[in-house]
Amino acid sequence: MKISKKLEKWVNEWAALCQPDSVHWCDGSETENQRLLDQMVKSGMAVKLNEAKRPNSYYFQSDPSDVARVENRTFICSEKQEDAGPTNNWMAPAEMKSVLTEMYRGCMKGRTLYVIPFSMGPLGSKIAHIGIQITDSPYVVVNMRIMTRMGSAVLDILGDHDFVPCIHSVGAPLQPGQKDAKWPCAPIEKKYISHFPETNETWSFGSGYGGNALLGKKCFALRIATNMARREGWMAEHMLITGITNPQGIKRYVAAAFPSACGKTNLAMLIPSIPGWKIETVGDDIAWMKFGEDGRLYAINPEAGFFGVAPYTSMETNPNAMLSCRSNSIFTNTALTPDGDIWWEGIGSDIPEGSLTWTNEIYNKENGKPAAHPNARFTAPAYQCPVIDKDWENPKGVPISAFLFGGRRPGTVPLVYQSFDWNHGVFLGSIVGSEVTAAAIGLKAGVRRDPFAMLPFCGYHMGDYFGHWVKIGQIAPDPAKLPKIFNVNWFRKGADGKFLWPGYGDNIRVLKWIFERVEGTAAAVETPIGFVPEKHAIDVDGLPGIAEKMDQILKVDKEEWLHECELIAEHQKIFGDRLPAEMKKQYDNLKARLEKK
Ligand code: SAT
Ligand code: MN
Repeated sequence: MKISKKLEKWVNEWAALCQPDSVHWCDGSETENQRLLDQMVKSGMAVKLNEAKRPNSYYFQSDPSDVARVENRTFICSEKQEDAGPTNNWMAPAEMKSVLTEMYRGCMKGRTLYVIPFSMGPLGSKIAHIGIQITDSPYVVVNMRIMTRMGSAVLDILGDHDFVPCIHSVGAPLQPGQKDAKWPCAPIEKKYISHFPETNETWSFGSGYGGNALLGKKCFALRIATNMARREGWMAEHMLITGITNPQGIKRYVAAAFPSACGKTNLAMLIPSIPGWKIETVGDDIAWMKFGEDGRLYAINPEAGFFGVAPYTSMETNPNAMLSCRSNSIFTNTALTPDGDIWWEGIGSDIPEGSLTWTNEIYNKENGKPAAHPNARFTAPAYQCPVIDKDWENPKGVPISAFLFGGRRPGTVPLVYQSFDWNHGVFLGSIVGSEVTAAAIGLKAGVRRDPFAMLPFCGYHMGDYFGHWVKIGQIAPDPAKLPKIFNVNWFRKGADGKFLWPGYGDNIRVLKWIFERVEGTAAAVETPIGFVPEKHAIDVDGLPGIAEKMDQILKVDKEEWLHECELIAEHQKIFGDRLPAEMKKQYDNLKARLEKK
């Protein structure tokens, strides 16, 4: 393993502060992985699943308080508060560092400090970046091994170049002789997920879960990377990447951003319902993009695995996700069946008698508690996805022809529409949102805006981020080669409260229209909000009852959109004088088009 002096010094300084019992440099090997897993099984943290049913796979139950990202404990510590913007929590970097330094002091007592060298993106790609995570969680190590390219090969490439430093501790030191918890972590008020955008650092404390602890994912690949991308003129986006091939064998790639619970992973691996069309997956969560020499925008998936929501994933809804986690996977907070396999709500079969819930109790249908936590996850290697794209590890990335935005909108928003141009497309991204009902705890009923699906992930002022998108349009080497921008809405409902569009595999019909718009062959009508498919331009062959509903599915209602404008105006106010003039202009133009007789 090639360890530079700089890296060694940095690790030694952190070890001196955190005071672990030992330091282990992860080489990423199978032997190392197996040793960590065996050790976690032995300590009671992990359960090895039935080898015949789920080969080389492991099961974990988190602490009940440590089940998801903690947005109210997530901080962007820019030098100036106004640079974090109105949608992020902020603390001054010096203050955060002094608070956390005291928390890190001795925090790894009784534990091992693991050093994880990892690459976000294919090793050696010009779009990829290297990070080093320090952690005291073996669970994090085995997950990072699936989610990133991890181990000695990364250090060989790094040499003595700069890396993105990621510090993590579960924040639960052990006294001599103290028995470890099954899932060590700190109480909520001691959890800190902090980012220092000016110095590219992430310091995370107190949580062992998902995006709080696997720092390559949201912390580095989005919150830090958005800052790097802004400085360096590229894009770090919360987008899936997928390849669409038509029956003639022509292939185009699209990248798509949706707020949570809109079926992003399902779309990334969709099985088309119309013959001759093919979907292949490059990524299901994050896209890093740079202009290539030919002037097109190229995307890589910085990750190497899927950290997917398990509940309601099934052989019906997403067979490719199910097949991706059929082996060599990690399951967290699902239920555990008596024969040593996993189960979750919506998996497509009844829960076997005697299964254990994610809180380790025998499942009891009567008490109304779900067996799997709603945010239960599978961690699965991307290469196991049956429809993984042949270029998913191409260091050059794949050329993007279209961007899709969308949310859950029961009203107002048609199935699909295309922006008039780049800046109008940026406007569509800036107003993405899902409608929430009063039942969703803690949220006001109405449209919850989640611009570009980046609300919790943009590492600087969201208004400036809109401006960065505008700037990408300006610095594009050839504006004609910029991706075309679309908004989709699978979730429009009819008067009966039922979804008008079947969704899932039939979403290929919408992708087909988008594909053909990119090729310049599909028909559209110009409306005040953008180009909407001409009624017969969406292929509904073999879809009973849909042709009659097409008017409703594609409808652009002036009154509804004038009301939408009021909501957009309110939303735009949040960004104050950092709202780019181009976005205000897009709003004015939309309103003027709607008001025109
Ligand atoms: O916990 S993660 O951030 O990895 C997943 C999510 O909440 O989006
Ligand atoms: Mn995500």
